[in-house]
Amino acid sequence: MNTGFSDELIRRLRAAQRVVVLTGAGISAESGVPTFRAPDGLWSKFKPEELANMEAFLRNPALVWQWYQHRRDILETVKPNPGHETLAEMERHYPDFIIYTQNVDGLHQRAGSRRVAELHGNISRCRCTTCLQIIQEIDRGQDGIPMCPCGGMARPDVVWFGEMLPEGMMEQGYRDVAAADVFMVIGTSGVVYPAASLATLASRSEAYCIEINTEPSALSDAMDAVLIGPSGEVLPALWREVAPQLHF
Ligand code: BJW
Ligand code: ZN
Repeated sequence: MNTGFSDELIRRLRAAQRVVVLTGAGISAESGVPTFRAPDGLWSKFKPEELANMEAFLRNPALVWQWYQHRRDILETVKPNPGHETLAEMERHYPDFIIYTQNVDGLHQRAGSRRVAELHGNISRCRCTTCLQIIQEIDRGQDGIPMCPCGGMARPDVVWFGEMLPEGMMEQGYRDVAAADVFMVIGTSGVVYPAASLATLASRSEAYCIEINTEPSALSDAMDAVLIGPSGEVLPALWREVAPQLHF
């Protein structure tokens, strides 16, 4: 099958030992998880400033929890798609392979990926706004807001605007990117920092940079190869061409 992938792209993927992947909401779109910035996306009705920051939460915790509970409900009905599954398969072939994901949906892990750094946390976990601990057992308090046993209000354990990413994770990401042979950025608009800086750093490094997206993103101009199409189709097609020639 001639899929139109360039010789250089296939050669780089076959020769690579160290691969770093940055994913965003687009990789989960074919599983049925809405993205953020699409016209019918998660932010088509509410602006991020109304939902994804601490001030919004303190102003109206019930509204914010309603939104997160809605998204948690969606996640119970979906499963990983061939894009997630191909990345899990790739991890089994490369000596050094890691996914930095902006997604909070846990779908990479459910597909079998083992080295996954969750830059923006995980929606299935709760954290206490008072004692800051991860909460295992939650009580539904007033207005359905989960409460910590300490009496504090629980929040989703995700990273909102203006908040720091998990300690040390970006620094490790920068080190991994600096050592990578191939960098792939998949299904992200590339407008949220510092996550997107992994891609800008990669574009200035030795790594061959590949993007997969249904449309050009803020990062496309800096990439060596831009593959336009749904990641659940492009990734398996790409891997079918690369994999038979790998010798580890
Ligand atoms: C497909 C597809 C298919 C569709 N196949 N593709 C430097 C410059 C400017 C601003 C800043 C900066 N540094 C920091 C900032 C501020 C801010 C920021 O980035 N703002 C910009 C938006 C202007 N960043 C922060 O605040 C970060 N923290 C921070 O910097 O801390 C330091 C600090 C602390 C205190 C004071 C000052 C600094 C934190 C950012 C946290 C982002 N959190 C969210 C919410 C997480 C929780 C939740 O899920 O509710 O993370 S925002 C939201 O955007 C979410 C996502 O992970 C993130 C990225 O979105 P993503 O994944 O790219 O989704 P979309 O919808 O945008 O794109 C989907 C893409 O998929 C599209 O391109 C489609 O085409 C494509 N697609 N179907 C392939 N089938
Ligand atoms: Zn607590």
